Amino acid sequence: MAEHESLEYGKADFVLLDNVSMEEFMANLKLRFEKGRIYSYIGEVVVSVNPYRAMNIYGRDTIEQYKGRELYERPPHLFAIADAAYKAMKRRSKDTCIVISGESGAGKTEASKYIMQYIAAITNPNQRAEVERVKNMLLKSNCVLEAFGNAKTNRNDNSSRFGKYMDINFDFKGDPIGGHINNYLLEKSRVIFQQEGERSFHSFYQLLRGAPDSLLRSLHIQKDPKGYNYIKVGALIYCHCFFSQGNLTFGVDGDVTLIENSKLVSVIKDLLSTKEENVQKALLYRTVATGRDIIEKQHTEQEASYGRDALAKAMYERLFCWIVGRINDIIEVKNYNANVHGKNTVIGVLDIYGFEIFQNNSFEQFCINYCNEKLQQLFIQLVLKQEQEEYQREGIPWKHIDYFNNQIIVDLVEQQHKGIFSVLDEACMNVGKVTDEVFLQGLNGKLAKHAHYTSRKLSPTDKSLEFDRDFRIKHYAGDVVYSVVGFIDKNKDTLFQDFKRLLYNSSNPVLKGMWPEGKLSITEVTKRPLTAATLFKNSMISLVENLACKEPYYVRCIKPNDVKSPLLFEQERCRHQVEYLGLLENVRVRRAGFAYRQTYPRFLQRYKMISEFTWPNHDLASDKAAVKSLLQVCGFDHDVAYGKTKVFIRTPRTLFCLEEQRAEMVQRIVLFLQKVWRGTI
Ligand code: AOV
Ligand code: MG
Repeated sequence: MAEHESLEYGKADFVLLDNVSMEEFMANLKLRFEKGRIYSYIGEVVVSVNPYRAMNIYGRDTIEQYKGRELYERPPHLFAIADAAYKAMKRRSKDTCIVISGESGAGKTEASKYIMQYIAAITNPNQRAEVERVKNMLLKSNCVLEAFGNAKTNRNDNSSRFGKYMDINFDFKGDPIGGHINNYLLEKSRVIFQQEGERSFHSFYQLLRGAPDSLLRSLHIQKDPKGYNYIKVGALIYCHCFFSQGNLTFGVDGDVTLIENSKLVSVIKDLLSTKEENVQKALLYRTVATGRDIIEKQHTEQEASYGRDALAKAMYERLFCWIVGRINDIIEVKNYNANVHGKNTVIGVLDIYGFEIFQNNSFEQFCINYCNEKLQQLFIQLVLKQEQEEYQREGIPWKHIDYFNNQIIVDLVEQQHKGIFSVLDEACMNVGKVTDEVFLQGLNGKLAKHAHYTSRKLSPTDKSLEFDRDFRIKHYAGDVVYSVVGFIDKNKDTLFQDFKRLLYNSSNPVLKGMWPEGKLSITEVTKRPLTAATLFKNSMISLVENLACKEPYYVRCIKPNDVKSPLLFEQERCRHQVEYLGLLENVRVRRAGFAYRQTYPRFLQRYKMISEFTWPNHDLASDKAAVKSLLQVCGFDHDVAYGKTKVFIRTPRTLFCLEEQRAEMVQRIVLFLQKVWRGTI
């Protein structure tokens, strides 16, 4: 039994449902949520429903209750899965990973923080200073990354706008000795634009709110609410503080493009530790090589604005990567070779941006949703594969369970030649007129018959496709209408070389270090850089490869409502998530035969008091033989399969009966002992 609680709280493990139907699943999920039981299991998968309120279940006392225990011994909790991953890593030297998924606002980032906290709390019993240092860094790096990488969106007030995978390295004692963070595609367009109701990254507001006046002055920032385009776009600013005269705009005078607020150039020069004339030039001109000649071409007003925005985005992105790099330097495993036994195992924790649908969906949402498709695909493969492999390994026949395989959508996005990313890259490479419309035509041409793709052109009567520029993808988690506007620019992600040189020539070593390619002269930079889509696709493929070679533990997060209410369990909303996360199939696969399995020694440990043959110890040839005899005596033999190392129990009822008998025996033993103590026997 997974939980020592009365059924008042529903079934702690969905595999124990009497019937696996959507109705029963939902009724159980709702009951548990309403009773404040936000965690449940499907076997070893944690299902979590965002409580939207502070829960008193993460304290030191709770941590102690989970430490070193088996999954089924305590009510479902993130701590139990963290402990299971930790035990697998420590006892069996397995690299493990904890993959947290669910849509935007479902609670992934919070879950990842509790998991990290738990791991930190249960390790380093000897208080080794170096381990403490590493632990502190691992924990504290979170708030820095959230400041620079999270923002308020219309789905989540603290939405992760980057993907994060953190490896924690452990030594042979099971103590953390280092780590490494991989970050994935920061949504840098947020620096220059936010949808209505949204904000830019927290760091901007934190700086304005929290920095001392002297610092703000040195950065040429005033708290005057004069208005800063980059951070007021979303129109929802809690703290009314803005940069002073901070908007760099361009104008034209005859043929000449001008900087309208030219005083700003000197401010920028100071901030970038470079020369005023160089700033001016980089903002208004670009150097191009035409054959042997190198000429300076003046930007149009539009190009200059584009360049400015590209610079702002690129600087923020590089700053973010620099911060991640700094954290990595600090937490990197030191003295790897000196590690006494050379044994070094890893637990990885993955917390990415969740599936999201906005009023306007662009390239960023497309990448984020593709990332979620990849992880869903991994879940399907691993959860089914693992199960299949376990039955095979144990010599038990396996029956196939049907499920929706989203590989078709993954292919739609990433396949060579025909996939959306390929079509996009092709459009970007066009020497002729490169426009978003050309890209859309390409999609329509290649994907007209695809069951998961359509567009306004292909479905003219479809009301959800409002504009000619719209196309729609049927994602595993729902239909999303994307606007092609901006896809080409965002994919090319051009930053004029002149800016790179400008920053490379900064006398500020940190800035300079962020722009190594600024060193190249104009004639050296001929190679076309990889597109944003290709880079992202490659990073996703290697992420999945990395996860697939570890022993995975899953947390599936569910968002109960769209209004952040702790009371509301929106039935339809939740049902939809249960459906697309494939949770029902998960239960079915888990029960495809066998609801419960346990190794022979552990099974005996728990149930040996039920039979006189096994209590207090058995004298049979093996634990397997002892389990067999126990189950025969109880009459459960018909409901059980005996694998090589584990016993498999088909129906949950058998498990209930065993639990009941155990409870009865334990009670009798206690009574007996009490009598002994009182001397009445
Ligand atoms: P996400 O990571 O899944 O979304 P978060 O972890 O940021 O979602 O959770 C969203 C909000 O829900 C948090 O800021 C909390 O207010 C609340 N919340 C989540 N989990 C808990 C919990 N266990 N206890 C109390 N409150 C919670 V995104 O990053 O948007 O995909 O890109
Ligand atoms: Mg998050």
